[in-house]
Amino acid sequence: MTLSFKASMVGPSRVGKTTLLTAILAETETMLSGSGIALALDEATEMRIRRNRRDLRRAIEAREFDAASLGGSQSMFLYEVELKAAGDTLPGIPFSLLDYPGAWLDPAERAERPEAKRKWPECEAHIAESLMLLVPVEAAVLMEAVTPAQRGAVADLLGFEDVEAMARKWARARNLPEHRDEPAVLVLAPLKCEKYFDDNGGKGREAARLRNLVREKYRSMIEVVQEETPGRTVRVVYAPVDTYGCVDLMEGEWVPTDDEGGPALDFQGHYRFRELPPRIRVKAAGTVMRELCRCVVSGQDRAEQQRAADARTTYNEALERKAERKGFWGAVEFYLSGESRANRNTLLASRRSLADAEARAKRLAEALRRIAATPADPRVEEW
Ligand SMILES: Nc1nc2c(ncn2[C@@H]2O[C@H](COP(=O)(O)OP(=O)(O)OP(=O)(O)O)[C@@H](O)[C@H]2O)c(=O)[nH]1
Ligand SMILES: [Mg+2]
Repeated sequence: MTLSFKASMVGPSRVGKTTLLTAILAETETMLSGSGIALALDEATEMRIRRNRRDLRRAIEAREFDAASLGGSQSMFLYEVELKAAGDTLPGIPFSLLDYPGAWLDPAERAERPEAKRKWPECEAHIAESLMLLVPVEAAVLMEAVTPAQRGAVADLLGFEDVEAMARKWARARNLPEHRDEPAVLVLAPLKCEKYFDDNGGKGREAARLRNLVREKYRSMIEVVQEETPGRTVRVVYAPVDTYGCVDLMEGEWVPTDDEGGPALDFQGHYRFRELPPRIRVKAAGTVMRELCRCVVSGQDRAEQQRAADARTTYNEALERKAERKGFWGAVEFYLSGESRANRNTLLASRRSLADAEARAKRLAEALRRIAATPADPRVEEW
């Protein structure tokens, strides 16, 4: 597994994972604009993002919102992005964010798909190594369920069973000795929630009701995470995101289906663009990068303290500890320690370029801290 800072999503099919990732990267670019630091995408990621954006643009230009216009993901995909100073030839700070078809979360679905069977262990390994577990929530399903039958269908539609099972696995991994002192953050991100807010061009007044419903329905998942991580903290962040921001839910339709477990209900939201021509107004998606950067910065601070402590121990002890650093700590060491970057810089010929490289490393570290310190969107809460 490559040395990078990892995050994973866990949410059922069609909840909006891929759209969310595209929004996260777009907002990160906005946060970085004018800083001399850019988001560098690897080739495959760049192609994928371009495709996602093209699909989104097409959906917007159609002027009539089609909830099915974006084809679902067909396979797993790792979005590999790097925070990088302009002109820097050394590696920047790499993040890898996992996306996969939500249907794969369901063991019964996996069993029927050879691709899923083959790739799922890789997904699980990435999830187990992730600093962040991002849980997208289909807000409309929670908010529009009124009758007992509709309310009864919510748990299935939001995939509670499978989401909770993955959250448990993630939390267990956080409690393993090699991960126990790493930062960890669980982000609950309601999506398709434009209708309930009045802070992004809408007139909704139901932010509080949404918050309370998410709190109530995801309480048991949060408890599972806490039970599995005794004696360490997992930060829990509530972040309702607009990935479109320019649509309103007009009507929610509850459609009877026949599941193998008997009759059930499916939810189909009918959305309409608020304005013509529609303009995408992403909101609060920057929270994700901000939280990831927070993790890295707090890891970096800890590593600095450790280095200071190491300086007081014997050379051999310090060397041994350094050799042990893998995963998150290995990545902090490799990408952020001044010493490690300076070593690699000695390959650079002149003193002049050494000074340049140091200045770029400093800018990079500053950018990381700046993102981590960006004020949270007023919608966002720490739970
Ligand atoms: N109104 C609204 N629609 C959204 C939002 N996010 C996603 N959608 C729509 O939801 C549908 C599913 O989005 P995707 O991002 O493809 O969902 P996914 O979770 O990646 O789905 P799978 O890949 O099948 O797991 C798309 O048609 C989007 O247009 C949102 O914030 N608001
Ligand atoms: Mg997808």
